[in-house]
Amino acid sequence: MYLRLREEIVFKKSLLAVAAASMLTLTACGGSAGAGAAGGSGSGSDKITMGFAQVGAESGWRTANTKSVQESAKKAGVELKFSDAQQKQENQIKAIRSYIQQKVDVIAFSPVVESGWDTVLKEAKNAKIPVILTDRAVDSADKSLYKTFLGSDFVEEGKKAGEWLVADSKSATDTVNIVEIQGTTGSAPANDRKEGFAEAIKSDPKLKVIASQSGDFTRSGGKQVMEAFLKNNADIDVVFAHNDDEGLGAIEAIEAAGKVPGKDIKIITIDAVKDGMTALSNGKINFIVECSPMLGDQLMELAKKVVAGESVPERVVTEETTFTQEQAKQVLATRPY
Ligand code: GYE
Repeated sequence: MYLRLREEIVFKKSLLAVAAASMLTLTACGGSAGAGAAGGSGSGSDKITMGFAQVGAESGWRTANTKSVQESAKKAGVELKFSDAQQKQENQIKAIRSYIQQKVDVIAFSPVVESGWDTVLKEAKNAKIPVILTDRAVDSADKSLYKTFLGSDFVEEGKKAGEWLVADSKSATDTVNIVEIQGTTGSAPANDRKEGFAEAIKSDPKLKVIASQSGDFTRSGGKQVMEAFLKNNADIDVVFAHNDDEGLGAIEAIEAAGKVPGKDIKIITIDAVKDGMTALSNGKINFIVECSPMLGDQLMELAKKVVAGESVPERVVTEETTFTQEQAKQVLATRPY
């Protein structure tokens, strides 16, 4: 957009200089810019329009992810139509349908749950609007319904959490009672993190998951579930929460029950957002597996390629690390989200 404006200004100057001759060229230039417009936005602009159907604003991770997408769109000159589905699949489907109607150039979305997307994805495909999955996967058998999937390997994240616990429990002689606070029921990160964790801990028969329930990836959900766990189980050694927010809610419940989080009950979470990392530095959480919400730049890059008809990899996996309490203390001050 800016580029075109500048071109036009330069053009007008040259127009003044060689008035009659450049008249023709100006018409030609305007024409070619119009013809170069990408996709079906119908605006006559060559700026890409992206419809982004976000899950909601359930966690610190999600807030950071939304900011990343919005800032990267601005930087990349992508016009962003943004919607927040408040963690409801029907709202996300509605948003996608409205993007199809508006003839955006590309649709990106983070599916709240894995199943139930085929119909609306087929509608996008029929309208020739490419779809990019970002952050979470769908379980559609037909891989032609989307161009690529950008996001973390959630099974790997669950494994890392479990492997830390296996190492940490090496010297324990008694059973280690674990309670699991799952993410949103039916979501890819909840399904996969549960699977990865279970796989890692099965090497040690002392490690037992005695209760597992969804806290919907929210702080209040984590608190409520932990309150119930504490009421029903006298002996809890470890909490595995599928995200930081649930872990932070669990901390509140543990403290309210007169116990010391991080000591009486160890806590493992996933995400590594600022509040989680602060609790890790303060010794209230014991270990965090990183899940990066900073997907914006890669998403815009993929979107441009997809709209230009270039091929993109089927899967783009985010690189991530893990944090102990000591490591959290070192990076906390410079953590960007
Ligand atoms: O871990 C959680 C958020 O899909 C990876 O969703 C994302 C998860 C993230 O609500 O905090």
